Amino acid sequence: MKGESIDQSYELAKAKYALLGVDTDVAILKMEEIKVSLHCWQTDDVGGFETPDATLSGGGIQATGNYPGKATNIAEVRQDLEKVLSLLPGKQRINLHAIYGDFKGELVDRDQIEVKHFQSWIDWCKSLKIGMDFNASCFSHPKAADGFTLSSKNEENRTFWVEHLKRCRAISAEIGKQLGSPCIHNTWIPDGSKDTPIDRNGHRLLLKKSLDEAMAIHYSKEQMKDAVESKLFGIGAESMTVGSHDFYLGYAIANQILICLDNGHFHPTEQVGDKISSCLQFLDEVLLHVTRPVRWDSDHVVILNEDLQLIASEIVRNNFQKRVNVGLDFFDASINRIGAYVVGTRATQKAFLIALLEPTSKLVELEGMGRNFERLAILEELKTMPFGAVWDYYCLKEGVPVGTDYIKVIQDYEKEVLSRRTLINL
Ligand code: RNT
Ligand code: ZN
Repeated sequence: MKGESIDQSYELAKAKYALLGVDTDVAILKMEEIKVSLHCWQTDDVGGFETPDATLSGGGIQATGNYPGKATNIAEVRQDLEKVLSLLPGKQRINLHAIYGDFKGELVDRDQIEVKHFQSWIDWCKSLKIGMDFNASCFSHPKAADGFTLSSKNEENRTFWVEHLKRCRAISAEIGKQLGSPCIHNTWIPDGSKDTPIDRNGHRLLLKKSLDEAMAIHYSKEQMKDAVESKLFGIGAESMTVGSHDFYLGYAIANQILICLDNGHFHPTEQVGDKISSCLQFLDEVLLHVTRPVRWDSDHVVILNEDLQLIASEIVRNNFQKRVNVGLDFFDASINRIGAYVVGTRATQKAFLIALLEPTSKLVELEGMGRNFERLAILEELKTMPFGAVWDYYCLKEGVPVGTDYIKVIQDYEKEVLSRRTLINL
């Protein structure tokens, strides 16, 4: 698209939004506050690099599809992430799972990982001037094969995972220290039961004990912040999830750590957007895993839908930008993975820009006066306002492809990099 026509469309859009009392320039400026944490695992279907042929297993997380071109080593993951970063407006962070360590061909078990295995990632983030988040990987491992990790009744397994978590937290603190930006460490475990269990309480007692043990060391909030991620169910864990929302919200509040809300982890009619202002009455911060569940926690590529919009709008309406950490969590292996990444991240960013283009104070005022027809009418009219012109202008200003222009860039990358990668790796 031509820069000139983007400018013209923007001026028209600006005038239209101004009639509603919205300043589009201010909205664009405020996009700076929205930093999205890019989940490294979209590049390789949550495989990681502990062993050359590592595949995802455990707890009902599943990447489906076998589209060619997936990253098969750290250099390729970084190459892909750099490509993704070059196609996104605004600021991002990188979110790494422990299984993506730089193990240099050595077999390092999860209770043995150290900062040195992540130093090259820290250096890479430093060179890109971006922050980094981190995750313990409590799945795809023989000691998680029976479906239990931190809540395992097998003491050897339980202490193994406690040690893993301890080490991940220490690594996170070092990441935050070196990068000068707090690293959010998220704990998600697959623990649950396929069929009706008897001893739900026993496993929850153990999970609490394990978390207490693993989180006994306190790190400064400047270095790292803990988050715990709840879940409703997983495939193979339909009847009970140990780390349920009740469990983790209680744990987060009791210990003043972050709750991680993944919008694939609730009943389908529940909305994470509605949970944010509840959690933030009792917690300083929350972490989001933005995803798109289709019938189950399927982790489809995020698109601009009502669920996502409510999440972004609730954050912006309440000025929660500093208290809500936005992470992504989807992995689609059935289409070009870089394309999936860019579409999903841009959709998330679009939702925030739309939220910033809302005349919120006017709507609050109408609501306060009981003028709910007027509130409804404005909300409906907002849906057909020229948001696209503002988004395009924002992308132009940020020096990234406008509109559909990124499709060609990704096609070229597929031709030149991804397709060759598959041939070499066959
Ligand atoms: C699984 C959780 C978890 C994982 C990642 C890989 O249901 O959503 O966040 O997807 O940690
Ligand atoms: Zn998640």
